[in-house]
Amino acid sequence: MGIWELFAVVLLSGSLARSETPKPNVIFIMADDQGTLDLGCYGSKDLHTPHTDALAARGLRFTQFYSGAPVCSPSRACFLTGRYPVRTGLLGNAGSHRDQKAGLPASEITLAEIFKSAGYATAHIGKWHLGYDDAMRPNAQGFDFSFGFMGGCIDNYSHFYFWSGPNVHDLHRNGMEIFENGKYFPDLMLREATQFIRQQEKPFFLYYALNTPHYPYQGEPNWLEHFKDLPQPRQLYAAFVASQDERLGQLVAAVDVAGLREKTIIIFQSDNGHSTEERAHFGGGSAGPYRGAKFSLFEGGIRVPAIISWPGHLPQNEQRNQLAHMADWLPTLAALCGVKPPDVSLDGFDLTGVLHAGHAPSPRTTAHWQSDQGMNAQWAVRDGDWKLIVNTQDTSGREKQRIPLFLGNLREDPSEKTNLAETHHDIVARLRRLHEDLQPSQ
Ligand SMILES: [Ca+2]
Repeated sequence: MGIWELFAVVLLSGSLARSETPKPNVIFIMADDQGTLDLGCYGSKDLHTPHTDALAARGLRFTQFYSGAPVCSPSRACFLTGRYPVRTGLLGNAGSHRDQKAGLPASEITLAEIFKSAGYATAHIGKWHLGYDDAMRPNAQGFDFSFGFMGGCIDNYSHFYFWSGPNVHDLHRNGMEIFENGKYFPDLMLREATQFIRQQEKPFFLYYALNTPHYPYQGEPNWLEHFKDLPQPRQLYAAFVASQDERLGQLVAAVDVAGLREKTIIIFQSDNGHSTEERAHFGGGSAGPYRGAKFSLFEGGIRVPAIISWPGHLPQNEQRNQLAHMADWLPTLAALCGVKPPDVSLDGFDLTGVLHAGHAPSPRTTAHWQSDQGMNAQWAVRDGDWKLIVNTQDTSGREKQRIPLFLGNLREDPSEKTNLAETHHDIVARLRRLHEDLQPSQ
């Protein structure tokens, strides 16, 4: 073989090696305010979620997966950065119109930025709620493509901010306001995602950020009719979850039709627990035996459904009981996709060992949450089975109750009924030190 033939062989084998490097697509479906047990595969008997259950059957379902925060923005920021809210500085919700400046600092490195650097196409479709300013919008945080709304919630037909004044119309494509009056937002998301998936010629990262089943509860008429005999407001919530589930099935079908199912990691997770706010008719979702709901650091506010499916590469129809946290997705996805994590302090752990083996110990033994500021500042630390919570609210019911200090043992008391803070001062002090170690130095 001559030198040029040898050179050609080396070149060819190099390109073959590169083409064999797994670069799976990633679709991350973030549900909004979906309760801890609000899926058939999590034991719900009255909801209709066959497509999300099928996703779990083709993958893994976690029983102890925690959100980054008990409210939307810091939790979503935690997913995109792999860092706790105390580190990103986004402790409460981001702005929903231009007068509100809070958001995820542009200096933070997001999953979209690291995927983009690795040659992926990146898209955000749905809710953003990580900053209304141009410098904090999806296109400035690593997304090639963005479609959806920038604030916290919208009416799904008019696409106006649904909370309080000012009455802002909030529908955008790549930073430009667009108008699709009267069209059901979940359908618009599905349309955009299907187009995006069809068009891709290179690996993609799609952040499919649902605004459902967050209020306003706007399930489709056929599902409202179907669930009309359930109690109020569960029937409204159930109809909205069923409408969401139907489209999740259509999204997965679009991946199948494109022939990409075994090349695509699909993750489903809720950003925080179910809402008991007035706009949510004081409930609708369920945390089952767990105490608390959205805004609370009791389990019902932060323990969320989490599913990962990658047929042909990860085990199927199995459960994982190991401790896991929203911050873990960044290092885990980086490992699964062969993408370099950012060179910053991360709070997440690579869970690939746990994904492959039900008995593998979790690399995570502790977890931290910190939320809100000033008088409302609340935080919690989990270390093994112990969990310390400072200044949280019990939001389980219509009347919110403030709890200044609570120490529980989740193995013996998963419903967090018994406060052991007065009898276990040493454990309170130990967990308090873990919290203090994470505070930014002054
Ligand atoms: Ca939320």
